[in-house]
Amino acid sequence: MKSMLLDCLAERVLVYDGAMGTQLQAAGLSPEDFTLDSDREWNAIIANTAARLGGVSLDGCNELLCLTRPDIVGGVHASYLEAGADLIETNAFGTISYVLGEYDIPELVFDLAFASAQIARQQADKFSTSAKPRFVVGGIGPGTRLVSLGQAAFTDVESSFFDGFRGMIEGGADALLVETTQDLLMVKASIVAAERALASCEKRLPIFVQVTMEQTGTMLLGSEIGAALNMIEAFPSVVAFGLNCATGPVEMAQHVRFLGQNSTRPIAVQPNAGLPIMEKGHAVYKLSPEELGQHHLEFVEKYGVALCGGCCGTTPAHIKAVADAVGGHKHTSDAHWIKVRQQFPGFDFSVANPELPTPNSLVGISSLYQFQPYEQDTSFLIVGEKTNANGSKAFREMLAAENWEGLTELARELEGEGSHVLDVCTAYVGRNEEKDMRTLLSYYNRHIQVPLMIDSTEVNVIEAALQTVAGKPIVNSINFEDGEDRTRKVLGLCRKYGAAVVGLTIDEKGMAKSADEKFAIAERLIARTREFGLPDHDLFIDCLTFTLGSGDEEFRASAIATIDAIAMLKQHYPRVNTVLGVSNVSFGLKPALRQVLNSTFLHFAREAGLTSAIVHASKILPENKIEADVWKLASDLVYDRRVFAEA
Ligand code: THG
Repeated sequence: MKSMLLDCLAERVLVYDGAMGTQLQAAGLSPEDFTLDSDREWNAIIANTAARLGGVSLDGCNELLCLTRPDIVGGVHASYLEAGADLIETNAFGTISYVLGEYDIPELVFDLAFASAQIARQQADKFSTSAKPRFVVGGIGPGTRLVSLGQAAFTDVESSFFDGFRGMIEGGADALLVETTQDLLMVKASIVAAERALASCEKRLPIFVQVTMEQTGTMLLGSEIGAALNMIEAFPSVVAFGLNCATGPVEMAQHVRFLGQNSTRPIAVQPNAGLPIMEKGHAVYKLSPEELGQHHLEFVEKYGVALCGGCCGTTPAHIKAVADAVGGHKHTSDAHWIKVRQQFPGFDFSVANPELPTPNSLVGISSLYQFQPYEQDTSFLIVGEKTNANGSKAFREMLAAENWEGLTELARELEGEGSHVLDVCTAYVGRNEEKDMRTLLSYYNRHIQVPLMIDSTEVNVIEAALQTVAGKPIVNSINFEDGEDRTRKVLGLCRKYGAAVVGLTIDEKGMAKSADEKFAIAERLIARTREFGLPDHDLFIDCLTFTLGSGDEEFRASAIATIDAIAMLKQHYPRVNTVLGVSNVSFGLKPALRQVLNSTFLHFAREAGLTSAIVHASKILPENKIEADVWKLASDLVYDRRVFAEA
């Protein structure tokens, strides 16, 4: 994706505009300005709405001004462009079906977005010179509903943003933005929508995302900045990520520092003009233009911020001060920009290079709340196994009883035991796996802090799950049992919704037995995930093992093959992760022996380089907690060392 906007962004600091709403209010609008005149020449959709409204004023619906008073909206854009803004944002904050629905005009999403982009385009073109081109950012706000709280369906939000972004693209926007966001699941829906809108218009424009960090230090629902960044970075099409609204630059500084240290995307910051102070029932903002300019200068110099602007309470005077302080500054070669350039060689933002190391970025997954690194100090990535209809009687019974609170409590216990991730499977004969997954994950999304592993082989179940959890989950799993078809479908979903993936060493011939066979299928999995643009660290190869509990001659060397394959992968693909369902190794044995054998097998697999495992965390014992002779016995079983009785 090449564009003039990205060329400018790659080179120098760009200045955004400031607040729109307060500028509109200052224009002294009357109720007539919010009235769709049915005598004017509209397209069929707008004419229909105008006739239906019959001259009723939709007082306060600022988006409508794009149709009724484009002169005033254009005038606000012009004032910011005069102040020195490189980018102006469309007047379309509430262009979402259920927000416009409050004014009884949900059908106008596309047309209002289209009009808002056209107005901004006209002004930007008027001010553009070859030395200082001006750009239109088609921005939509978060709306009034939280998907994670079930106030709106993922698919409804996605479809409204699709219409809105299509309007922006056709109206001439240079980039798409979702801003002031409070819920990462809503952010996910809007990114999916932006990508779909771009595909349907056959355009490639950069996507920008801005979240709102409240005074509490997290997003409204409790998401830490690391969770937000990690989820965003799973979408290569998101070209800039940052913050706007809620607080001033002082309160934002800690998050901007975090982004400077960790983000592989250019950083955008649009603070309010300080924290609001209530005066006579109105919020007023006291940060002066010069102060805002100085804060941005610090952000640019210290943290490599690329896009500087303002939110509530900022005026053209603020933006002039920002432009004077940072406009045109060349990016330094600090750690942040080195990372951005590594991630996007030549600033071709359409290709995230899967083979590139990402040394300092957030390598890991996330929930709605927190980031979870793949690499755990002094441990492995522990995936709790008990939230599984096949793996736990307690889970199965509560699922059958639809005891969602109990199922949530069970997950909380696993968290308490130290699981870093929970493997969730709702496949249960006689029940609707997709519906159960949706319901259960809507609970886990809200109430469980750690990220999730979605355990299903059904494409529809996986997609439902990906639409229900915020953050970046792991999909468990793909394999080549039925060839390429389903695997490609699932990898497409991982790309679309931003997820990591588990790949099993199974192909058309069945489950691989020897280490060489396992390694060969692993290489095929790696090739396929790279083809879909997933970075190596987001693939977890599962080298699978048969149970040693059957005593079958055929499977006695099974654990050795698994361990050897893990070692081969570690050597040849050090960035690819590995995982095992450890308890499988001891199916059919007595509980006490299972615990010892699982612990021993995990010990040797980790020595070979295993990076994560699906286990019952509290049942894993370290070597020093197992009696030496028992340890030896279990080790002999794992390594198939047998002493035959002398004849
Ligand atoms: N690889 C991957 N995913 C997997 C597996 C794997 N997912 C499922 C499974 N295997 C891992 N999970 C479990 C969960 C529970 C048990 C085994 C594996 C288990 N449960 C007890 C039993 O069946 O005896 C029941 C305990 C109870 O009822 O409380 O052993 O290999 N990628």
